[in-house]
This record gives sequence, structure tokens and C-alpha cells, in this order.
Amino acid sequence: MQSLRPTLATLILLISFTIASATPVVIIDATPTGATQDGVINAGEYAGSSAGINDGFGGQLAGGALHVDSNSTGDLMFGLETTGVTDYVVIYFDRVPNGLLSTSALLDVDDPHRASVSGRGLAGPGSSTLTFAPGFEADLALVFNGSSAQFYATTPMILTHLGSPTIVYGAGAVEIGIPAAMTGIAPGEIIRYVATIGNPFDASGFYRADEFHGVDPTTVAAGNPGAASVTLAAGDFNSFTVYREEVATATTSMSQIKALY
Ligand SMILES: [Ca+2]
Ligand SMILES: [Ca+2]
Ligand SMILES: [Ca+2]
Repeated sequence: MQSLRPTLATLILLISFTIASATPVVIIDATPTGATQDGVINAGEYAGSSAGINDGFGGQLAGGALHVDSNSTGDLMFGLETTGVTDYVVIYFDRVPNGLLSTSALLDVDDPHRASVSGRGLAGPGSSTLTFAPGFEADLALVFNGSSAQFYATTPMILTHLGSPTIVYGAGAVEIGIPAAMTGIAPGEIIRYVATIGNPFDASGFYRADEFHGVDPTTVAAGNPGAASVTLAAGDFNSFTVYREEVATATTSMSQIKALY
């Protein structure tokens, strides 16, 4: 029996690393290839993933893992394990210094995608202000529903539309590809992000769910906040390091430079 102990210990260790915890995660992309938008999330296709919290909107956002990946040119990919998205998922990004501490300065309700980024309703006056974690200052937002994805700079008052990312819907997943030209992301950059979901058509205004990615379960308890404000706590965001060519290439370049002298 003695010989079984290391095996069991190793097994438990492996399990603890395999099961994604429902807390903020740090992901580093070590592969130059990026995920393919075909509606299927294959094993090992993405660099990493987070587990969501709560299920107030039927698990549309938090029922499955949110995968992230990049490629050697800085294109960004997300894959959400979900059986369908009928409301509006918003992923806020902090990639450069400065930005918005909360959604309160966003007043754009020109269409459901824009209203969802703003946390404001189209049919009622209620808004749900999302205050980001201390130090998280949003610059960009990806928003998608069951028919399209849009990408904005979170400029106060009126959002700046940067483009419409590729989005492919599968039976058990939604996959999104955002070109580097749309985000401004460069290889090796560290970006931080947090995902939320809400309904901009509710009669009371914007109705936010309790489902999040990148947020600790102790920050948002089960039960939809609806039009109430949500304040995230310290560390409530995922971190992702975009792929960058490794030192091997840099060494080659150095030897090439030296050969010139
Ligand atoms: Ca990759
Ligand atoms: Ca895929
Ligand atoms: Ca920022």
C-alpha cells in the first residue's frame, strides 16, 4: 500500500491543476498559433481558460469555461462554452494606462450592444453601474449576443466603434476572433479582462446577471443584481499575456547583429 501513496498524491495534484477554479486566473500564451473560429472548442486549442461564477441567466456566460488565446501577430481569440447566448455578454479590457474606473461615464444607448457596454437600458431608466477592481481602468469592450459581436473603445459618453469581430456559433460553444488591428494589441502585451452579462431590454432598464468571469465568488453572491450597481473587489480580473516569439529567435538575431561587426 505504501507504494500507492505517491501515485495518489500525484493524482490529487493533477486534478487540482486540471479543474479550473472559479476565481480570477493568470494565463500566459506559449503557442504562436491561435484558436480557429469553427464553433467547436477542441482540447488544447486555447492557451487557457477561466471558470465562471453563478447561474442567474441559466449559465449562458458562467455555465462553462471562457477560453482565451492569441497568435504571433497579436490577434486575440475567445471561446465560450455555452449552449446559447440570448442576452448580451460584455468583456471589458484594461490594456494601457488610464481608462474608466466604472461604467458610469458611458451614456451610449444607441443600440442594444452599445447600451449593454454602458450598463444602461433601452426600455427603462434603470442602469447597473459596474465598478471595476481597484487599478483596473477599462479601455476596450467586446460585446456579443446571439447574432453578432461588436468591439468598442470605452470612450466616455459615446463609445467608439472599432469593428465587428468574427463570431461563430456552435452547438456547445461560441468562438470569437479579434484582429490585432482592431484592438491595438502587440505581441507580448499583458491584458486584463472581466466578463459580465445583462439584458438591455428589461422594462426597468439594464438588468445585470450574477454571472461573471474573472470575479471571485465572494465578490458577487448568487442572485441577479438586476439594475443595482456592482462593485468588484481587488484582484477581480483575469490576466492574459499575449504570445511573443521566444528568446531563441532573439539569440539568432543577436548573432546576426554580431556577424556585422
Ligand atoms: Ca496561442
Ligand atoms: Ca475552434
Ligand atoms: Ca486602462
